[in-house]
Amino acid sequence: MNKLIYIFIILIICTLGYAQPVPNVEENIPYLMTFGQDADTDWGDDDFSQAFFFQIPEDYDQPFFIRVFDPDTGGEIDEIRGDFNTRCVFEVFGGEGNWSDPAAKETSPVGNYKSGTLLATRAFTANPRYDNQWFTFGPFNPAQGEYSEEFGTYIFKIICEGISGDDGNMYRYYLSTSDTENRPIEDGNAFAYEYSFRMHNNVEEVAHIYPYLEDGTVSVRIRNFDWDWDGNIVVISVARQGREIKISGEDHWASDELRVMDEEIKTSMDFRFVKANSLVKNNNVVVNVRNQFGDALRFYSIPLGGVPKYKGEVEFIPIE
Ligand SMILES: [Ca+2]
Ligand SMILES: [Ca+2]
Ligand SMILES: [Ca+2]
Repeated sequence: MNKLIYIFIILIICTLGYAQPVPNVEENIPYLMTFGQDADTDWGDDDFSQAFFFQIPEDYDQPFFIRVFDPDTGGEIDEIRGDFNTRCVFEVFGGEGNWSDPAAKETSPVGNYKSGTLLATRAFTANPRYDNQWFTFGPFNPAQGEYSEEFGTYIFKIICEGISGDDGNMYRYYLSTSDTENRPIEDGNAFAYEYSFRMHNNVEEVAHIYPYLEDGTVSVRIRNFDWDWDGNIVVISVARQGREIKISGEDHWASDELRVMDEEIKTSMDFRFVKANSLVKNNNVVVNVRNQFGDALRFYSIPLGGVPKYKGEVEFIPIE
């Protein structure tokens, strides 16, 4: 396809608020990642489990599907150690509590994090049938989700866990109206409380994730795991031109705290992952953010309020 037409289509899709690819276009993240639980954490996954939540707008009443790209662990996209021997299970939850249970809003798979009603599940090992292919969960009925009055949406949860093996599973999601193609739901969105992802290998590619700052947020503690000292992690916002935060080495967490400015409330921050070292290949990283109460912030696939742009200093023009 002509590159300009392609860019134009992407722009239209972004403008309309169609964000069903997870990761989304603006995040520029090639894959989500989850390792088998026998893997060493220095390969980049701290807890071998990743939860995402999908939001269906309340005025959408048709069946929908959650599609997974490359759900198996095998083939060129995934990360091999020895032989491929990893089994990952995907589980889709709906019903009361799938999101509102406090354990579901945590960053580690502890306690009742598999809250809600299990609607669908499937385990994958290395399987050429699903290598570089989509697997489709559903159909689901929006009313099978948990209704949130706060958001005006039905919420569903999908958890991917590496239940055995030591390899890395790379995959993506798509929230679709079709079981055979990727067709977005208008105003759908997705979020996570902890983001585990793979970086591009090209140092020109900058990855982004977008935590949302709710009313009442005074400070945020940002933690990143196994960044391998690979360049910088920079925070941009409507009030911040670019603040570098502490970065982690291999198999370690780094932690940094920022005071939130008034202008940043009810906007998203843009965390930019700027790669510097082309020798660091297949870099996997885990990130979470907590507010002053210790509650984990949500990273949205479509940043709430849009991608933040630094508004600059307000110019003061004296009156003569
Ligand atoms: Ca292996
Ligand atoms: Ca995979
Ligand atoms: Ca890493």
